[in-house]
Amino acid sequence: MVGRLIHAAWAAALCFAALSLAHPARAADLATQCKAVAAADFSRVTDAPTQVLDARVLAADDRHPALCQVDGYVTSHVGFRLQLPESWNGKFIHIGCGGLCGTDFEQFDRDEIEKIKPVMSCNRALRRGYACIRTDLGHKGGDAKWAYQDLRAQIDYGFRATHVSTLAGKAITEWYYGRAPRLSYFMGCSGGGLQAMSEVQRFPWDFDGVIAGAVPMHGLTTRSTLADLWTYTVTQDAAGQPILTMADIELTHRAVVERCDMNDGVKDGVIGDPRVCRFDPAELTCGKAAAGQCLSPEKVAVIRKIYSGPTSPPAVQGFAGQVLGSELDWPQTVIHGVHYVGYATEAMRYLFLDPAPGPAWTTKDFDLARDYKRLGVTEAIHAAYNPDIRAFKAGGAKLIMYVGWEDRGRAPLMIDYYETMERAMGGKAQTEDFARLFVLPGVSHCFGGEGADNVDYLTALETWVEHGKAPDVLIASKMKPPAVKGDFTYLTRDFPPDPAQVVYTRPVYPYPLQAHYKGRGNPNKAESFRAVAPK
Ligand SMILES: [Ca+2]
Repeated sequence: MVGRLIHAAWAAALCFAALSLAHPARAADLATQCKAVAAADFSRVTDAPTQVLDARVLAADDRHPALCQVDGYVTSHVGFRLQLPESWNGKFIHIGCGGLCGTDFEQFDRDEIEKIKPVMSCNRALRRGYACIRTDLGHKGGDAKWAYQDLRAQIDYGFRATHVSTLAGKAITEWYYGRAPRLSYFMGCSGGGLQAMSEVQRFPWDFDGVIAGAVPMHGLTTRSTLADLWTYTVTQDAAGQPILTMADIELTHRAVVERCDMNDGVKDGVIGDPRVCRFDPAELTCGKAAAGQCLSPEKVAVIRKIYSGPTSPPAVQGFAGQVLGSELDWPQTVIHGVHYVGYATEAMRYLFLDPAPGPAWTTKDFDLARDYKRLGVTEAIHAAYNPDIRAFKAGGAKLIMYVGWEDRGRAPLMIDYYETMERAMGGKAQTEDFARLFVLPGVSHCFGGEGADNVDYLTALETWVEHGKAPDVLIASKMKPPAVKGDFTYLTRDFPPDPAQVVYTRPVYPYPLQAHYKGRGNPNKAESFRAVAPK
């Protein structure tokens, strides 16, 4: 700790020495102005009485420019961190959180966390000159005990914290630079995608443009949690041990990819459209398939259940099965269930039911056929499934949604929302002029997976909002595997990515269009693909 402080101080001194040579007045301004924020009164921000707790200068480093970092809260418990770069582009961005949030910003902003959760980092936006804010959604820690019999905390988490921290962030930004942001954006994935859609539906005037990735449309702790708990319970044996092994899952995945890899016209280990893929795990039953490369009938039955999703209750919207090709995303629920179910258990005990059952609840108490009818209160707070977003459109704002096909069952639910919204908005033409969905083949939850996951969503949104050019295509880059497994820092670097690190590029077209290899040209280059309508 001491060593790091000394290092930081030394780096800061060096940096200020360099700055003071180039811009002696600016360096002094940054420090003075930043200090002044801490003493300023933000208690009268409309609907968001705000207290600044700390404001400090961070010297430029290889991740972010020189900036003033403001920590504070909006009444009564909504924590935020706002970072104000020395050289401002005049714009404001809110970067979404993830999971149950409760971000400890000090911990998060260390390298290790940014590697794992790159979509929750401000650094890429800061390097573009944005003033960037994040909120903890009203509580500390990634558990759910903060929600126990506390409706205020649940409402903050569900939708209020994102809104009021945005109000506070805009007010402080205006005070700091002497003018209001000329444009405001939101960008988030997973829980951050839920924040994004909640803003679009509940506070459509907050942002000029929104990027919503991998959205759990019914709320992070509602139907998706029930569906995952169901998957967990049907994939464990009577002794509570996983029925499937990693080898079983990998075997199934290889067979699925082998079957359907070519439905995008190119053999690249990625399925273009899993919906037209036909595969029955019974084909891998021992006796039919080679010894050592086969599954017992019990395992085949379990895998069928994972693909089908809960069939009882029948036809309850929001309980999609897992998509063909998503197998490598299963282990967190199916094999490492203890960790994952810890999260779901926490939500069931403290957040999901009203009144919450508390610490006595265990997975043995779970009954999907009964519990799916008990979601009303929490979904009123957490869901972001309202397809009527006319107010958002009327304000001139733009929306980019994205999801990966390998993100277990999320893509079908986002597609369902997009198509429902399209009908509510009056049709395709009335929708695609302000909202578009991109479904990425082979991509896992927000990023990762076997497909191309590195996409410059923010430039696409800027181009749409600021220059009126809608994203007819996004270019996704498949990056070389990181030297250390699980290091996703390539997703926080600037665009375009270093060509030496790119394995191949692919176009991603607005849903429902898909990329298909032209049959000639370098299959590693996006220009060798064209848009086709789904079969
Ligand atoms: Ca393929």
